[in-house]
Amino acid sequence: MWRITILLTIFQLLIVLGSCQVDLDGDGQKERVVFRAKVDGAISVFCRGRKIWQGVPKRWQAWKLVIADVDGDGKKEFLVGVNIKTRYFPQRHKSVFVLGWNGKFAYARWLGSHLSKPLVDFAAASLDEHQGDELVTLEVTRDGCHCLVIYRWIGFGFTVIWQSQPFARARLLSQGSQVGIKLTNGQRLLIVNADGKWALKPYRQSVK
Ligand SMILES: [Ca+2]
Ligand SMILES: [Ca+2]
Repeated sequence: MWRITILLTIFQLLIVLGSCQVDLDGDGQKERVVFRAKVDGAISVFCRGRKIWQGVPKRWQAWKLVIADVDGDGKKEFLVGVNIKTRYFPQRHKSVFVLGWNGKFAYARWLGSHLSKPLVDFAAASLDEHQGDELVTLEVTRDGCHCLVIYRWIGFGFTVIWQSQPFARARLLSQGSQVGIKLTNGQRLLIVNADGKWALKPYRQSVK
C-alpha cells in the first residue's frame, strides 16, 4: 500500500503520493487522481471508475503533485514538481509545471524551466483575499540559505509577490491553508497576510 497523505481544503488538495478524489473541473462530479512519482504516466485521472487520462512523461521525473486553483476560475490545475534539464540549464534541477484540465485531458499551461532560485519544495494555498491559490516555494539563496517565496499566477506564468528573509536551513510546512517553514531549532513560522503585508509569525501548535 502506498503511504497516502492528503491535505484537503476548499481551495487546495495536496497529493504527496497516492490517490485522491477531487472535482477537477467544477462540474459536481469528483474525479480520482492517482500520482506515482518518476514513472511514465505519473498522473492518472479516473471518472466513474474508468481511466480517462494518463500522462506526464518519465523524462520530467515528477516528484510531487499539488492540485490547486492558481487562477481562481473554480477549475483545478495540476502543479507538478519536476526534475528536468533544458538546453540552457543542462544540469537536472527542480521546477514546477502547471497543467490545466479541460475535462478530458491535461494540457500544458506553464512549463517554466525554473523558478527564481533553485527549488527545494513547494505547496499551494489561498493565503490572502486575492482569488486563486498562491504558489509557495522553499528555495535556495545565493549563499546557500533557504527562503520562502510566494508566487501569484498572472495569466501566462507566475510573478514573485513576496520573499522571506533567509534561514540557515529550513523545511517547508504545509497543512491545509497554512503554509510556512520549520527551522532546524524546531521553530515553526507560518505565512500570514495582515493589511496586505506578508510576514512570518511563530506557530506554537503542532504542524506536521
Ligand atoms: Ca469533475
Ligand atoms: Ca483554475
